[in-house]
Order: sequence, then structure tokens, then C-alpha cells
Amino acid sequence: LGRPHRVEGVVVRGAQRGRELGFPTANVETLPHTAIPADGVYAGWLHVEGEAMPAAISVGTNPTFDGTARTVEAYAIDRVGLDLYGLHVAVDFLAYLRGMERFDTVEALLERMAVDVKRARELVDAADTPHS
Ligand code: FMN
Repeated sequence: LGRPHRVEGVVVRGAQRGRELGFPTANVETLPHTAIPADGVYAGWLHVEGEAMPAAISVGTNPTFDGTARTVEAYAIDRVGLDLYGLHVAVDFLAYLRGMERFDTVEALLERMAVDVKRARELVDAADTPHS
């Protein structure tokens, strides 16, 4: 592809678990027929009001928490305290990191997410500047 695949939408309230977990995510409500990448974890960018922030992105049903709805969630790396509800955002998918997994414990998920975030940061840092 000539540029990262982009998914856009408004940020909606998720299960509100992310904040507690220490990885607050922007849950992006996509339009019907949006081409959502395969379930898994990705490195990319979260675009908000003209700013491109490095992000670790999750696509899936959050099987660790027995979720059923497929969500597109972006964790803006190093940007704690962002309140994005109601804003229109874009998520650019740069690279696939791994598949969505069901972890036996929340601790195991969190350990893996920390690794994901580190890898995502490296890949984003090494990439060309984000598309606007
Ligand atoms: N959830 C899973 O069940 N399995 C995973 O493998 C998984 N990987 C994730 C990786 C990253 C980098 C991120 C940001 C999230 C991942 N999640 C995964 C999703 C979390 O379960 C979800 O963000 C958390 O439950 C908060 O959900 P909420 O925003 O609806 O409150």
C-alpha cells in the first residue's frame, strides 16, 4: 500500500476499563461498511485535530473480558489524560504486531500490552512522518 490504511470515526465510551488498566484507549465508532483490518494489535497513529500521535491499536472483541462487540481502540502512547469523547478522529494502521489473544489473567494482558506499546513506539519512530 502506498500509505497506511485509515479508519475514521467519532470517539465513544467503551467499557471504561482502559483507564483502570493504565492504558486508556479511544474507542472509535466506525461507519457501516468500514474496512476494518483483521483482529489483532497494530502500531500506527491516532490523528486528533491535526495532531498525529503514535499509537498502539487493538481490533477485536476483547476476549480476555469475554467481550462480544468488535471494537477499534487506539492507545495514544505517552499521552495520558486525553479526553477525546465526541471528537472525530482517524486511526492509521502502520504495522501488524500480533493476533488478538485471550489471556488467563489481566496481569498477563497488561504485561503483553506493555511489550506491544514499546514495539509500536519503535516502529512509529522508525517510520516516515505520518500522513496528515
Ligand atoms: N484485549 C484482549 O482481550 N486481548 C488482547 O490481546 C488485547 N491486546 C491489546 C493490545 C493493546 C496495545 C491495546 C491498547 C488493547 C488490547 N486489548 C486486548 C484490549 C483491552 O482489553 C481493552 O483496551 C481494555 O479492556 C479496555 O477496554 P475499554 O476501552 O472498552 O474500557
